[in-house]
Amino acid sequence: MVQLIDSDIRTREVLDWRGLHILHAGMSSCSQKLRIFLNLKGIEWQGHEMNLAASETYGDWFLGINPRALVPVLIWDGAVHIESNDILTLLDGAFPEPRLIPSEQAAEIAAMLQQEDELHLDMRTLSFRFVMARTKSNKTPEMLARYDDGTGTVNGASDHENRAHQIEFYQRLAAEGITDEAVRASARKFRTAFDDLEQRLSATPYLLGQTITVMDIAWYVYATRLQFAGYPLDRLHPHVRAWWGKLNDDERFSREVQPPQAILETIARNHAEWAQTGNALTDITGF
Ligand SMILES: N[C@@H](CCC(=O)N[C@@H](CS)C(=O)NCC(=O)O)C(=O)O
Repeated sequence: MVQLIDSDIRTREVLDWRGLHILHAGMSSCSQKLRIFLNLKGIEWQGHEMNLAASETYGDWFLGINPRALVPVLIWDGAVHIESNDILTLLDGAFPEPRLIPSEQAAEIAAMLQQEDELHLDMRTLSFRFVMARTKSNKTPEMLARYDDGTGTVNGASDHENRAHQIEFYQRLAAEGITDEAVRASARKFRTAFDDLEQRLSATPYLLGQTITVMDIAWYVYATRLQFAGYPLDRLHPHVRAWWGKLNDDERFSREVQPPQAILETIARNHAEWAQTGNALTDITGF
């Protein structure tokens, strides 16, 4: 569970925030997961939207709240919690109705959430290239250096290792964009994961059985984003596509993942062009 200790929190004003505050971003998949969770629970919260395209999480104010520069963050009566999956686990304990992490499935869910978290940079790879069409880094070398200057701590420690993954991602993006090889490697991981989900969903209506759990939320978000990227979910994983469609009919899910109109138009334009030039996700992966 990642709750910052007092000396980690350099933006001191948040210590006075009462109630539940979420720092998040509209198109951030981890934020989408948390917002859907809050909708299903009916939890009241106050939002603080961060602009990721403008690298707002790399500014001093945000780094003083989360030295990892990532959303979402929960600030609850002045306590700062980072890492979306830890936040979900914490809130499921505090607001048990409806239970989305049943105790008898807690160990399996923890393992599945970790696997989902480990796919995060692969999701970013496919999302940047095929949804946002962002193949250049929006982080300057100075920004990355300041991010990694060692002043930000998590539980009193420098936390360099966690930041190193982000730095490596953005340095590689600056150096080579998002290559076809990177696309293939990331897409293959999702195909394997979806094959597992396909098996589960051929036997039960939800990923872990008869009732909805946090895993349905987490994978709904990934399945949505990948379809926007042009991943052929319907052709490769029909049970997953049917399950996704059922969840998508519930606007507590769908309203959180809908890109703004401008992005939808860009996606449509780009996909039409890529289909013509052989640069769609299916062309590159051969799926
Ligand atoms: N392990 C983290 C991952 C969070 C994460 O990667 N957030 C992304 C958005 S989905 C972010 O804040 N990116 C900021 C940026 O790259 O500029 C969690 O689960 O909370």
